[in-house]
Amino acid sequence: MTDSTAKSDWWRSAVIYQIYPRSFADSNGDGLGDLPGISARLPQLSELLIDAVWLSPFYTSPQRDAGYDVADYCDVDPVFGTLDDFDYLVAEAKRLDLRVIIDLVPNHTSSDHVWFRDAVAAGPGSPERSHYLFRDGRGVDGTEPPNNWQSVFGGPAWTRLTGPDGTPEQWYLHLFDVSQPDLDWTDPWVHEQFHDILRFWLRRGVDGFRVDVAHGLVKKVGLPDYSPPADDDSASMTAPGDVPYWAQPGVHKIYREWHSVLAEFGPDRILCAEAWVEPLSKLADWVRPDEMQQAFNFRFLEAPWSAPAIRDAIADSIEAFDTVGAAPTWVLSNHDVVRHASRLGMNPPPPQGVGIGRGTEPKPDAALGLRRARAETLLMLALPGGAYLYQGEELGLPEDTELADSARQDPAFYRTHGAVYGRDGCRVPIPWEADAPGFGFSPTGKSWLPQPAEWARFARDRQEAEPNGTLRMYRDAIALRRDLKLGSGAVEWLTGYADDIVAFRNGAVTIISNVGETRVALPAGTIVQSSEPLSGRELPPNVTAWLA
Ligand code: TEU
Repeated sequence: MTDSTAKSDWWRSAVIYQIYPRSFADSNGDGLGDLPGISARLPQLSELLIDAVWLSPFYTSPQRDAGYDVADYCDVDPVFGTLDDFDYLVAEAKRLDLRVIIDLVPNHTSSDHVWFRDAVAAGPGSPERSHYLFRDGRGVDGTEPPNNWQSVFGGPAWTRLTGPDGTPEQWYLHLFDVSQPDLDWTDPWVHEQFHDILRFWLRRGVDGFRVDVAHGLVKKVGLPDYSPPADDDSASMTAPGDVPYWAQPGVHKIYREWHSVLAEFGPDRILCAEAWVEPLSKLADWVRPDEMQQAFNFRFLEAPWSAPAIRDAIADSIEAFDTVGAAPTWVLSNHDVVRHASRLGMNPPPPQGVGIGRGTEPKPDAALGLRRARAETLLMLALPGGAYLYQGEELGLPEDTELADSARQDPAFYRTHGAVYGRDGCRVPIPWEADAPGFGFSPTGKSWLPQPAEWARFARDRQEAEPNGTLRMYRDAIALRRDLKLGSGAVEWLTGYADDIVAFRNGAVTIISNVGETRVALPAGTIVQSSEPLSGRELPPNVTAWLA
């Protein structure tokens, strides 16, 4: 056991690596990644000295939203493998001192879930319908939806059922795709089902859960109409003020219950909220001592490339989480956002969820984006708290900005009739071996989203061979972070630097990021830097250095 994984509060300083199963490693050649593929690559992954992996959903699902539409919470979809494959993956992870976090999707099920099918069949007013948000329509003959809410993926958030005889029927709420009906969390039955689901996976040895849409489960009583402010982009999840479907106070009772369920299995199991909530002082409610252990910090992810914005995001996060005794988390990329190697090469980047495609102009500046991405990652890995990485970022992988419309799969692309490209560009299967079919992702070379030919240079084997490559930087920084205990340290801001420099000390290490446009003098003692080795004692723009 490493220092960090042995402790019951291991998560306070952990580096957690997100695996997106469909795009990580494909063992059977069908072009979709799977659990045996992950197990086979875990030894290589553990060389990064990460503490844990988080797996995006691998459950039984029609895959209308890449598995975030779950049809059976307690089984593995055949395209990803079997429960035995999952058990083997957990055993293999334990052998390698890696903890395993899985994704829980409690806001909605798939419309293929037997709970929803039974509810549809049982008809209006039945107990089965009370598990979901079915309502009669408004207007003459109920032809208008029950309220004006819009789906996060575009279009109305309500769909009307048609009875077996063709008669129009009740409507059901889906904040996301039409195939993702929202559960009704005022129903105690729903609570009981999820307690059982948590226990099912905890018994199989998982260390925790990343909780999908953790701010959305409870809706305001009466489901009142709501119109987002005019300047709000459609994909935004963080509209300010009282939004009747986000951050309603009732969600916290659910997480207190779950906290107790996890505690039955020991002090070291965790919940991590995916909650797009602002301000940070409100997000801190999710990580009060009797609720979740972690919450993703999207304020840091969304900060533009500006030293004051980055400093404020760091300071505000540390302060907000500290008021409830929680450790902050840091993240720069995931399967829903434009990869930071591309995002930071755009000014401004597209709003969250919008994505980049063939029609986007101008395209990201790839070299600048990667340089800044490495600089911001090195800054992030020096911060106290937990850090999340998204598969491929350690290779310097950019967003795929040239995916053909015909290849796209994100429901957001279809529901907006192509007005929003969506999230496929960050989900393309990752390259392992430059000269193998499918860059080693799949033995047949098949890939559910096509891989750009120029990705050979990002392949892991090429990166391994590059002394100043991105992979080497990640490995060195994570090793140093661990040895120097930066994850459990504290930020002490350094004064005397220009406003466009982010400079702080954490324990014995000085961290300096040049977010400006001119070189700055650097004290001696660089132990790792985000660029080629520094010449002279100057830090160029868009570079971070650690000194000790
Ligand atoms: O995401 C919900 C979410 O908060 C957004 O990032 C959302 O995906 C984006 O705004 C759409 O443009 C979670 C999952 O991470 C995402 O992959 C799922 O699609 C979504 O929930 C529904 O389960």
